[in-house]
Amino acid sequence: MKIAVIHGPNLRLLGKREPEVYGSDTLDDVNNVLATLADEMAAEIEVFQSNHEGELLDYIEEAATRVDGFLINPGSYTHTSIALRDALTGVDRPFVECHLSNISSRERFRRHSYLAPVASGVVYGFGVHSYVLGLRGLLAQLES
Ligand code: CA2
Repeated sequence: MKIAVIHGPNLRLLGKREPEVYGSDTLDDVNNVLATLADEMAAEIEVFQSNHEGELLDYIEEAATRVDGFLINPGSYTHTSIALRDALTGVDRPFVECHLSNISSRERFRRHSYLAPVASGVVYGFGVHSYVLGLRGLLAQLES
C-alpha cells in the first residue's frame, strides 16, 4: 500500500511556533514517525506540504495515479475549501482527515469541516498521534 500524506498551509511551522496549541514536534518528526509506522505495516508513504490551495489540488490529482489513499491535515483549508473537497472526491481514493488540535474545542469557525462528510474517517485532538491513528485506520480500511 502506498499512502500520500498531505500537510496543508502553515504546517511547516510545526514545533517552531505555538507549541502550547500544536506541540513541540516538527513536521520532520511527524513524517519520520509515519515513515517508521508505514514500514512496520509493510506500507509506504510519500509526503507533500504546501501553503497554496491550487498546488494541493494539482498534487491530489497527480498523486492519485500512484497511491492507494490519502492522509491529510488540510490545516485552515478544512474550514474554507470546497475546492479541496471536490479534488478529494474527484479521485477514486479514500482519505482520512486528521488534526493535531481538538478542532471542536476551539473557535467556532474551526468546528465545521468541508472535508469530514466525505472522508473515510476523521481523527483530531491527539497531536502527532492523530496522524498515527489516521494512518493505521486508513491502512486497515484499505486492507479489509
Ligand atoms: O489542529 C490542526 O491540525 C489544524 O489543522 C491546524 C491548522 C488550523 O487552522 C486548523 O483549524 C487545525 C493550523 C495549522 C498551522 O500550523 C501551525 C503550526 C505551528 C505554529 C503555527 C501554525
